[in-house]
Amino acid sequence: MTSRPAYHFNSIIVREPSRSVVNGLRAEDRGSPTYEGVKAEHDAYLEAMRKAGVTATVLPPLEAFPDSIFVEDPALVFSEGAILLRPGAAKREKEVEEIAPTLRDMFDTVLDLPAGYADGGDVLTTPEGVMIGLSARTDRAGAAALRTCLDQLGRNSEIVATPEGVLHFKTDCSLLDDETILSTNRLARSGVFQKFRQMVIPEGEEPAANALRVNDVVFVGADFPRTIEMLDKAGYKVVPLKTTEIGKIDAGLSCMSLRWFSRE
Ligand code: CIR
Repeated sequence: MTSRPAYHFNSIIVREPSRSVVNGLRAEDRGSPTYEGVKAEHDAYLEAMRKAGVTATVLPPLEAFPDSIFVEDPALVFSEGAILLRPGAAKREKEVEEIAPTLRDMFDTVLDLPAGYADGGDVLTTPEGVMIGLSARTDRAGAAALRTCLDQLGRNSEIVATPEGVLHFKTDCSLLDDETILSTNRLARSGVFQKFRQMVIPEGEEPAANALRVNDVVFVGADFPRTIEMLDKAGYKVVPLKTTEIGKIDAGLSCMSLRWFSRE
């Protein structure tokens, strides 16, 4: 393990939204997002990430893959190397082939998940190790195979449960600093974060749990004022970002980038 904070990043990969993003997967229909709305949210996200100190590689839109803006799901990246995953939604499986060449260019070590299914949205990297949440997208075979890949990269990991009906493990939590997790009450109650200080999302603002710490900034969905106030009062440097449109297709802030610290 490295002694660098787990939220210290200097590199990210993002993908521009395609016009087809309006057809992105969703568990429940709350109306489709508009392309223009998603694009504006993505543009603001990218600008804020750059301001937080990262260099961005921006990939072109993929019309054939409406959810391909959510680059976090088909791969995992670390300073030590990348892992090409196997997304649990059939419609997203081929996004892996699309991002693979970029990762092979940028990383010396690129591993392939050998079995099962796993989405990056189910993977939380903490200083204590990598947490892999089982979900409708990440099965036991995929989680076990992922542990083997993480071993090869020198990362210890554990398999945990995601609350029933929640898309991804990280839909419900994020790392605020090396000791603190932001979590929904339903996930905190499951006891998976015993090793951490926990801050629990105010009731009714559950989607705010997918916040994102990048260097000295915590990005939080702008639609969640009570969470913003709670983090602000706790001394975090909070930057609200609009997620109203991407929220309609079950996405939050971590999904839109792959983040790592490049030693080069
Ligand atoms: C999906 O259902 O796959 C997309 N509509 C949302 C993916 C969100 N990704 C993430 O939380 N890592």
